Amino acid sequence: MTAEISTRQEVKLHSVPQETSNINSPVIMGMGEKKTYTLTYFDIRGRAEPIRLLFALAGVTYNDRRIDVNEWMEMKSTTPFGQLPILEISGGGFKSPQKLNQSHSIMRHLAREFGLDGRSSMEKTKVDIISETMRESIEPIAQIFNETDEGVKDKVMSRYREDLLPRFLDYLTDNLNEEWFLDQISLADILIYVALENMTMFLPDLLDGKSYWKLRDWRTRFESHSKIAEWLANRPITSR
Ligand SMILES: N[C@@H](CCC(=O)N[C@@H](CS)C(=O)NCC(=O)O)C(=O)O
Repeated sequence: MTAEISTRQEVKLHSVPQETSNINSPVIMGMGEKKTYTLTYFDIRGRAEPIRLLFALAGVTYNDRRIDVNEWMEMKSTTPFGQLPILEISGGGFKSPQKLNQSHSIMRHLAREFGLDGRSSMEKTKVDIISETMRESIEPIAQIFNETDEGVKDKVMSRYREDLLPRFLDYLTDNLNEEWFLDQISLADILIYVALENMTMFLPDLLDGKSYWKLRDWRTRFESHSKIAEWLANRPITSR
């Protein structure tokens, strides 16, 4: 799989056909027109990266459209809520293209479509719980990132290191199954991977502790999954 970046910063991911997209419970998507997906976001991982990882894991082709600030200023008023990311879906039996906003809703939608949201009702709820926990666990990271006062930054960071972080890592360790967070790879693994990736930008030794070997093994397993490894090796290199 290769990612091609044009001068307009559009990246097209060439991948396997959509018919193989539902990896956990394969469904032929031949009923109706084939769906075309365009994901619009800035040229960073940010809120779009879990969505890109879902496409990669499902092996579904999409247009990974990365825009700059000038393009954003021009298009902002045309978007549903004046924010990115946005996922546009054409075809698939819809009368007109669907424009979805809110990154977590987009993730849940695609995870449902691709069979990556858990098999049972309880598994689906577990994905939701992990999603909310991830959101909470990375909130202080955004605060640290945006804080200009070094003193305040240090205080937030040490509170984070001493309280929330160990609770969060213990929680993940306790909730890890044999291989994945559910019985099979899912959106939960993607969300956790991205959260840890963001955290390690500030705390490179995050998982070095003796008690986190299970999480280190899981991270290696996730990064070695053929579809994920392909995306990680070919995705555009960005600072965050
Ligand atoms: N809750 C929204 C937040 C979206 C958001 O804050 N997007 C930022 C980029 S990460 C944005 O669009 N910023 C540009 C702007 O507000 O003009 C989501 O998860 O999608």
